[in-house]
Amino acid sequence: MSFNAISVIGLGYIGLPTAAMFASKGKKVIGVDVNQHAVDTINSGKIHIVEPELDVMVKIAVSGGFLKATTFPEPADVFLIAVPTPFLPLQGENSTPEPDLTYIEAAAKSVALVLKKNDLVILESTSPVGATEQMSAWLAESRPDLTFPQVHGEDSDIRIAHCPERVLPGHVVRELVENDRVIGGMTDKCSQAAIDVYRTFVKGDCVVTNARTAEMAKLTENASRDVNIAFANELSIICDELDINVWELINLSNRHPRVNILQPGPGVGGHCIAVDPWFIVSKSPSAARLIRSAREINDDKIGWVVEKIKLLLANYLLDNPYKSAGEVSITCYGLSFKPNIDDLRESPALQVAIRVNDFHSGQLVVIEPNISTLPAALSGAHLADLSQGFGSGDIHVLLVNHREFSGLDFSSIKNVSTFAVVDIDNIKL
Ligand code: SAJ
Repeated sequence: MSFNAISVIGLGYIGLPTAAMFASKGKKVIGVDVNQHAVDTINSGKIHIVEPELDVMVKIAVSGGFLKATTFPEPADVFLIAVPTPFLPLQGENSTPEPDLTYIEAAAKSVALVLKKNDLVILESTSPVGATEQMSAWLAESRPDLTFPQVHGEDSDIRIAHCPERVLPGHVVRELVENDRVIGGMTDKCSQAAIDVYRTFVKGDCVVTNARTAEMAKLTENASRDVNIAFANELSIICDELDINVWELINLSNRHPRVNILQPGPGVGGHCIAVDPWFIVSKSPSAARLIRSAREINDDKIGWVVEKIKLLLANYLLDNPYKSAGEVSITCYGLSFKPNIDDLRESPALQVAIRVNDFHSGQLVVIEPNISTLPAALSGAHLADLSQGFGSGDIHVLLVNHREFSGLDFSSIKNVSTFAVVDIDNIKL
């Protein structure tokens, strides 16, 4: 299909780079977001999120007149929905987190107002299986004057596809272009139209499947990573019991040509890998046993790390009987959800620091080179520079392996414990 105007609904970590990418290829892009501050920021040629290279792209796109942002949808030929799919509030302590499709529903209903014959609607948001069909049903409900693929197949007025995003935060601009794309049209024509759209900038392969398989493919990618990290986290607990260095163990095992174990850490964070596997579990609760266990193992790792820190403190007090807990300082290295970013959302390291701050009566020092103020939940803790904080204090806990910590010689200080994803060639323990 040829198209002139594309509307991107949701101008967050995925929607905004995607909008800027289409604009950089000379397409007219209408970005839609309910957040007035985001809309104003983008229209002034600036960005409200942190992502390398994106600021320059948005500036050029806006000043060239290719990208504009608004809070209400306008007519276009293609609508690309990239809104969040969080969890619904948990129904009880052991209940399975269920996906919340409210944002997709709201986006579909607002797009419906301006939809016209021959338009294409693409759902990019990570979604449980069946969400694309559900979105199409919401559109059909709002626009009885148009026909949709679930009833009229290839002859429908509107085309619908699910094409999940798969880019890594921090590398979004490059990965948008280079990664292969899964194209899940509700019919072959829908898939073909979506391929034509992505070919505007995608250099990777555009691989066609149906919408349900495309939804499951995205969830599978993140669940696969979660399961692999859970294996590493479980190994780290076994190794702790057996007095074996897990980092060395994994390095050795990975020398086998068909073994590739990931790294243990304080848990799994971010908005994707810690969330998406639950979308599989909630659809197939009794079959998805490994996927559920992996989620639980990775979530439980946070509590395990906190218990280890309590043990370090207890041992420190046994070795230093003249000191009380209130006189012991604990230094945490790293707060973000993974190395070399400033993103604290869903961060296991932050959860560990908060719990330490809650139970510990002495000083908590945090060294996090990527932020300038501590979150409110860490009130009373002290944010220190690496140069001031390194080595000072009594107990040292490495939680995130930022590049700034590379080469530090922790072997020269006592009472160090690492729970970070560590490259042991870079850090001396
Ligand atoms: N982690 C470990 N051990 C490892 C690797 C990662 O504990 O060996 C932890 C990280 O510290 C972090 C979490 O896992 O807390 C997730 O980090 P990540 O780098 O694995 O992934 P994200 O969440 O930044 O991005 C993922 C990517 N998915 C896959 O690699 C399969 C990305 O391609 C997706 O587009 C993104 O999720 C998404 O939006 O779904």
